[in-house]
Amino acid sequence: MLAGLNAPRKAVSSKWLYDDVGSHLFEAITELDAYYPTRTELGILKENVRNYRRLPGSRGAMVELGSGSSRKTNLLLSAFPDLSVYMPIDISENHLKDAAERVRRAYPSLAVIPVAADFTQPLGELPLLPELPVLVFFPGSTIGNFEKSAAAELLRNIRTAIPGATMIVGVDRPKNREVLVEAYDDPAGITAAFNQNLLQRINRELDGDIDLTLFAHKAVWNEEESRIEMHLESLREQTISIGGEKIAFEKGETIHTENSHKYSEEAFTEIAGQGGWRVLDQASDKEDKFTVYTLQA
Ligand code: AVJ
Repeated sequence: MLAGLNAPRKAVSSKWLYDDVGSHLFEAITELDAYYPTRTELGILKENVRNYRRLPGSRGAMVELGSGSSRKTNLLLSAFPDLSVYMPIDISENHLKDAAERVRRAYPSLAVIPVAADFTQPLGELPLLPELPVLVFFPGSTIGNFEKSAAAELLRNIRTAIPGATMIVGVDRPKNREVLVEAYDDPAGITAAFNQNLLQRINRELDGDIDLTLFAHKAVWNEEESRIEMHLESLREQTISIGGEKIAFEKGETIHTENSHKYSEEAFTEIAGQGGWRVLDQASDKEDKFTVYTLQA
């Protein structure tokens, strides 16, 4: 993280946003009126759950990347009565444990195998029953956090770790700038708190001295890259200290904290292809805000 703060354009990987506090704040974001992706994706999943039931993995193992919204997970788990294994993979260990516990209680006959891992790294050998067909569930447009080449590499890593799998992946689409900016800079300030939690983490975990009132949350639509960028903007010239190391900021200089790419059908189909997956099916809401793809390795 420090290397990114010493670079000429200050940036950190968005995975630092997702500690326990960050994961809870993100869950609060998914309930906001302004944040359309969660409810839109949930609606698409509901509309198409009959198709998902036909996938062989629905009678085998479901691997969920980023154990995000329990409402989406529950929708699929209750539609898949013959599923035998549920394996959530998440970077936030406590969040993962809570989610696994909730699923165990609600579906006592399901084998729940939580895996605390950073799925942006090669997944290695997953503790899977090899004879089961696998359905990978990758919702929330988390794939949008990655640059195109990294997204393709991530999909390739999943294909390598789980050969022959089918994947249901949610992808947010480009749309009107005002709608996008409002979704990432909500009036209640929850997204701002989510972004600023990064500074709190630096203070807590890396012995930083950052004054949170001197950094403002910013959401910017970068049309050229087709992505929303989150930044923390220094409100004045200042020097912060992290574990004794000094880092200087100009007034208006930012830390780039997250990208949320919005992919068209063409763009996403290309990425999927580069990652070794072909599009079996796709479904969108009526307003074409969001698309859920079914991919085959
Ligand atoms: C969890 C990466 C899908 O990009 O929409 C929401 C994260 N950041 N509001 C997204 C997020 C600010 C979210 N993902």
